Amino acid sequence: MGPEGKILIIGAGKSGISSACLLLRNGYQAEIYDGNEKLDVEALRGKSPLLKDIPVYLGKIPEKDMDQIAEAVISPGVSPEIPLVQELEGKGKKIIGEIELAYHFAKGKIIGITGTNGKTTTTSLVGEILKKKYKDVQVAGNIGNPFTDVADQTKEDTVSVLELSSFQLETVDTFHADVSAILNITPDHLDRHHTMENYAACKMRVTNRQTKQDTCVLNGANEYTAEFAGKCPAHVVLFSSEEELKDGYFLRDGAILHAEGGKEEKVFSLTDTTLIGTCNAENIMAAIAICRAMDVPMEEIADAIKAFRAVPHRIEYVATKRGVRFYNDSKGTNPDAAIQAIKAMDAKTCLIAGGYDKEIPFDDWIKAFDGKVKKLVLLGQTAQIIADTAKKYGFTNIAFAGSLEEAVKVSYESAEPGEIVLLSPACASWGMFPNYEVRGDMFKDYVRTLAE
Ligand code: UMA
Repeated sequence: MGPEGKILIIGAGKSGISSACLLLRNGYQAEIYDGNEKLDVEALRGKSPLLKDIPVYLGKIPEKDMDQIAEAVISPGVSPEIPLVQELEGKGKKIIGEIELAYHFAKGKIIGITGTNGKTTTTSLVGEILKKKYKDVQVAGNIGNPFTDVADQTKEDTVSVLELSSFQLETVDTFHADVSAILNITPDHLDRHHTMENYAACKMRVTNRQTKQDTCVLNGANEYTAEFAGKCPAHVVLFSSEEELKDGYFLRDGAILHAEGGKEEKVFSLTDTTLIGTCNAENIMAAIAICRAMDVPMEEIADAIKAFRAVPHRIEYVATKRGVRFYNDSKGTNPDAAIQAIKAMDAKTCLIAGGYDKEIPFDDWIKAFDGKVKKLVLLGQTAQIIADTAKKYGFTNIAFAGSLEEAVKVSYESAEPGEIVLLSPACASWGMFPNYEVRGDMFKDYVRTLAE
């Protein structure tokens, strides 16, 4: 990458804006493309003084301008398969992703955390733990603030803790994490990656350029990550919530233990954390393994875990109205995440679900209802597909809602005191909402305005 040519940023979302600003403040020439022809260009240019004169293309790029492009940076939500990217590649232009761009500017240590579920909790927790030992810790990536926002401010003593999605990892090249983790791999984003094998391969790219000098933390209880342990280029540390490992982290009698060289050591009692459920025990084991690889003493790790509270939108308690408890799990954007939320409920539940179609089967999720879900209130693109799958398994107490507000009202009317209303959609929010945060915040607002 050189400052001489024009760099085209594809996608004018958070990553695109941050990538453009990073390039411009470092003396590069940047321009932005977005497929949405209705995008408000003035609003976009108003997001930073750096962007005030940036060329913006919407929908199409004139042929003469295409030839001026030296390379392109694609945002995570942009598939490398779209015609524009294919055309640029055909013209021999280099295409990199937003994480790869940030990495060019990054100094210090890098921790890359991926997995289908648990990424945000583990990344936040690791960030909190590392702050006990390191002065400059930057938490960034899929978690919501792009790595390109902070990369050029990092120094040799910075630790960047990155939540990385399969979309972001698909386009890494020289990116090299000192410590990586793959928490689990279950079906998600199959509309983009087409097969589980492709999706898993993207996740495994978090170990890109790692060697045995680096560490990779893997889930020994997940079929994809357990199998990868034998092929991983880094030194592997395993954790498992299902099996007592001879080497690695595991659960026994409500505690986390570590075994190595024939010795076992109890490292953390799960009664010392407010994070509930097996999924969180796995996140904690991964966080401990990552932070020990970063030389943080176990006592400091334990103190930080004790002080840590659940991240918003993940099995988040909202309010109790007329004896009905409301939980917001808007971050349950795939069936496996939504299964964890149902498991964590301790009473009959009216479940609000449905959203963007990622072409993932809903069978395992419906099977996990297990008598606990009493009513399903569906909305969004997948509503009918979910209803059809539910009926296949004999679940028929289903209502359709035209909006999230209506779904909240219908669920509230159906729930008895002592029961639960849970928003855990098993689908992405796209199409109806800009992101899962907006969906979760709207849910919380609707709940708060319900009459007692
Ligand atoms: N766009 C195009 N062409 C396309 C697709 C999109 O022009 O083919 C444009 C859209 O019109 C829009 C822009 O691209 O203007 C959106 O870019 P984006 O989808 O990459 O979204 P960002 O705002 O840059 O947010 C991204 C991540 N979004 C996705 O991966 C979809 C955010 O993760 C992340 O927090 C942010 O970068 C900062 O790193 C969100 C997410 O849903 C939370 N991630 C998925 C998940 O967790 O399951 C992967």
